[in-house]
Amino acid sequence: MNRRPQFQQLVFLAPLIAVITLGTARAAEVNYDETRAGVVSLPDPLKMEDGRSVTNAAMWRQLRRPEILRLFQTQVYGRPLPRPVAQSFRVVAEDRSALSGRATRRDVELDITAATNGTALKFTLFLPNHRPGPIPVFVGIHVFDTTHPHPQPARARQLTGAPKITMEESARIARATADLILSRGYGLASLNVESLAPDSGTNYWRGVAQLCGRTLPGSPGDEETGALGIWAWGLSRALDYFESSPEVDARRVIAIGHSRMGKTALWAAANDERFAAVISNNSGCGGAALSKRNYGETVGRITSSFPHWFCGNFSKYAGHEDRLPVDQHELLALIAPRPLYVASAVEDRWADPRGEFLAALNAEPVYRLLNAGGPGVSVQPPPDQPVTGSISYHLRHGQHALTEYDWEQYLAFADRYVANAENHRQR
Ligand code: GTR
Repeated sequence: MNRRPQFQQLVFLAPLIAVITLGTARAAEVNYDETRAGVVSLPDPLKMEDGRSVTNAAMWRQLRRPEILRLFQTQVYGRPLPRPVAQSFRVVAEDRSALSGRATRRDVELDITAATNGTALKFTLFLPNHRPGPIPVFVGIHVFDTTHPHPQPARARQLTGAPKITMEESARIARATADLILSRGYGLASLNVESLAPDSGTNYWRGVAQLCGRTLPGSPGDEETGALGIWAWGLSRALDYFESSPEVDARRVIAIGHSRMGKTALWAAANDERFAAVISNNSGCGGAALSKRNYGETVGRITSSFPHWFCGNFSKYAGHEDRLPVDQHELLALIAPRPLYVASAVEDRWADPRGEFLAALNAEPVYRLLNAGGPGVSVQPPPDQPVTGSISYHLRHGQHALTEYDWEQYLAFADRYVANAENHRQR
């Protein structure tokens, strides 16, 4: 038996192994120390690429906004899929006495290719029976999963933050959430992610991307849309359906999302200005949180765990966030002047609550230019003390979740800035 060569090989490889191990240890370290989050120099949303300052609303709309949108499309999320040339919606089921007679439930499917009968999207819409239309609607992806008769425990966990939740408990929360929203006179719609883009690195393209012509597996190309962009496309298609339904007030549709679906809601509303308002609940990295801060989840981590969410180019900024030509406060600025709610949770450090607040704060100059207010404070408010304005914000005690407390704030925000606002679509 000659073990020596193996030993020699090991000695030879030792420095390499040490470097790899050290590298892994470093990569494994997540920074939660504010003093090490880095001094962030953010791109100025009101400074053109050629150096000119943006001094009025027309300049923002015609020149600067398209520049920023293009950067997000080519460097972060990918180029959006087009609106289908031909699309048809089918109501596959309707129950006019859902939720103990309080709501009408409608299951809708969208076909985008007549030839292959490709179902691109499935969603469920609940409308309150007690109020006449047209009805303002909250729309999100899986955000209302627990309103379904057989909620998924994993999704319920996401909604409640409870690590081990029973089906009964999740159904109870679902029902309470739905009752609350409907009793306040809003409709709610929940999209199913599977037909759009399954949330998996290997299968994400086997939905709408395939219907739109992708034939091979693999991560998104440099500027090709990832799953977040496909999910956002789905939100826009649901809005197309609302525009064709007289009971829905399509001018008052609020995109809402928790976590990865919060990122999606923001991106949907940035691209599609028909959304009247957006609510980002604990959306974190790739959502409301600044990418250039080193705190919690980083571009490096998110693009290695979820390469299928973003366009290929985004991963090039892993560890080089300083080179990003754009940051998430500018994503929020693309929502302006429409009402925007950003919410964080104290224990959700992975999502960088302070980075989420700073993004909202740094979107404010654009809101002001367009005669809308910002959060109205310059320091992050203490827990459970929401600040309201066209940009509203709260930091809630507790974990990564969409809770009843959050919903209470969102309903008050929707009442004030969307449902009862006459001028919310004026720009
Ligand atoms: C995490 C991911 C976050 C967030 C979250 C979620 O694993 O790192 O960016 O999106 O999932 O969606 O629940």
